[in-house]
Amino acid sequence: MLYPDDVCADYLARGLWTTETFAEFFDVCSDRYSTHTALVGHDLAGTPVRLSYTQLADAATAAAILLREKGVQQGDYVLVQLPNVVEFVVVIGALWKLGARPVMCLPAHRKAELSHFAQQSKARMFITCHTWAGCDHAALAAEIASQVEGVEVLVLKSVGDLQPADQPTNTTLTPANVSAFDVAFLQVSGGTTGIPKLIPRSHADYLYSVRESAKICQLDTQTKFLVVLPVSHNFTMSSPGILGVFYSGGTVVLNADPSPSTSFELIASERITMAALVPPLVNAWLMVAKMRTPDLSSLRMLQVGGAKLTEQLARRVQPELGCRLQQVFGMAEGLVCYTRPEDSEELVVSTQGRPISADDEIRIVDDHDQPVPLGQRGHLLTRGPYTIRGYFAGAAPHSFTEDGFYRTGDIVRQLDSGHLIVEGRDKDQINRGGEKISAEEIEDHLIAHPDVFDAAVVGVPDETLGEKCCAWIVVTHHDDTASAKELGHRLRQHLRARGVAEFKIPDFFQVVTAFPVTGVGKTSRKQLRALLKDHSST
Ligand code: OOB
Repeated sequence: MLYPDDVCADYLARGLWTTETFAEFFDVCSDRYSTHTALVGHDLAGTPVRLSYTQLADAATAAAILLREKGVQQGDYVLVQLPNVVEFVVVIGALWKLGARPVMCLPAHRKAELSHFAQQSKARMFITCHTWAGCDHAALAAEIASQVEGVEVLVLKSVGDLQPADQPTNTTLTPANVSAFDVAFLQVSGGTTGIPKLIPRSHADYLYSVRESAKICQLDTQTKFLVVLPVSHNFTMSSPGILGVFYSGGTVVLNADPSPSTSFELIASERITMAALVPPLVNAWLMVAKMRTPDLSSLRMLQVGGAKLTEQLARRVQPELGCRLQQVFGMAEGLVCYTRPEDSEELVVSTQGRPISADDEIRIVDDHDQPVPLGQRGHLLTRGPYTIRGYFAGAAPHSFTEDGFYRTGDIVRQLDSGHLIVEGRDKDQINRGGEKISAEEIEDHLIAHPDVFDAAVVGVPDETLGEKCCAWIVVTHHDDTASAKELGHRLRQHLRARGVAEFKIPDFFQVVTAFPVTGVGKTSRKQLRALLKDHSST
């Protein structure tokens, strides 16, 4: 059980949670919205696809039958690594129907992350594609399967591959009988420790956040949601994301190419009403919109989250793109905050929103876990109807207080209205334009190189991405002839060879003879960040 029994009973009794599960999710949507268009996009072969709610539910059922034939059973964990293509939605729907649990990998993950996810979850299968954006995913999956026992690989070429050979079109399949309180799927954490953590989300908690998010964002059957960020990310899945749109009977439009011009074409041709971006993409949209004056007249709401949006950029959204801005501050572990459509302009541009629910408990504390007065900055702890009480397999227990609050690692301030302003971070994580990098994870990989005696990875302010990543290195043998540039080149190669996702490879390397230390003798990242201002980067 992911939440204590009394907590489950309370949320259920108060009607926050229901016994609905994702096993019947697409069938329920199909019953409600039948011929309405659910999903628009391309399949892996590049063929345009448009599916009604009934067609989507049928495709998921057919895929479920195929996956069952291939040995997937209720309770199995299945790694899914697919870009923004229709197969992703069909596969997720199929796995849920069987009562299996998708592990939501990002397309950017490589051997290091994927083998860890496969091992941790004891995955039964790895569903992926052939080559995508220059990466041979099939080869990657084969390598994982050769290293981790029991993993079958399914490589998809097109949506037709999810259709069993001789299945009559009207085949039905009863959704698996699963508990709403049990694990529906695993999200992956950006991470602050040496290894990325898996996040177990239950049917009841996730569906609660989906329903409430859909209400807050005023979704209905007329909503047309453009997916630009990776579809498997928590933001795109549920805030309110594709699941919120399906729940409300709207249309999801998948864009597999994140360039602003492709998005602008789709906004005009599909009459998109809502999209979700990270701050660097807002910047790119503003730049391209200025040059091309695209038709964005249908766009009503632009959601921005994943990293701090500067007030300066926030103020430009409405006048230059002609739509409302919504700031979204969330985390795969649970808590999601939104600015509301009815909020004043000031709140929308200067805060990161307020929690979904009155049942989200917010505790802002000092370094000794003591509450700070309202309005003062402190560490954000949270507990509530959709925030996890622990990581998969009990990893990183120190991320939770004894009474079940999650330590978000974010430094925030709360206004009287309940809105939060994210002021910084107390976690050793770099937020590179919404992509999260665990300092410790990269340091561990770097220290494994024979030339590296010690490593410290820190964020460096960057105008476009918010932050970039810098690795400070103490070398094993000081060799005056080798420049930091050469070492940086070697270490980048080393990280790639170890299968680290490209976005985690440091942008800069700095070589020093020793690290500055804090009073207790720990490496002082604060001083390293300050030192960067005096160094020229390589
Ligand atoms: C979202 O989820 P994750 O798990 O990739 O990252 C969570 C972390 C937060 O703890 C915070 O440090 C940062 O990302 N963050 C923001 C932010 N939104 C997320 N920092 C400042 N301002 C924001 N608006 O990133 C995520 C999950 C669901 C919805 C939206 C974002």
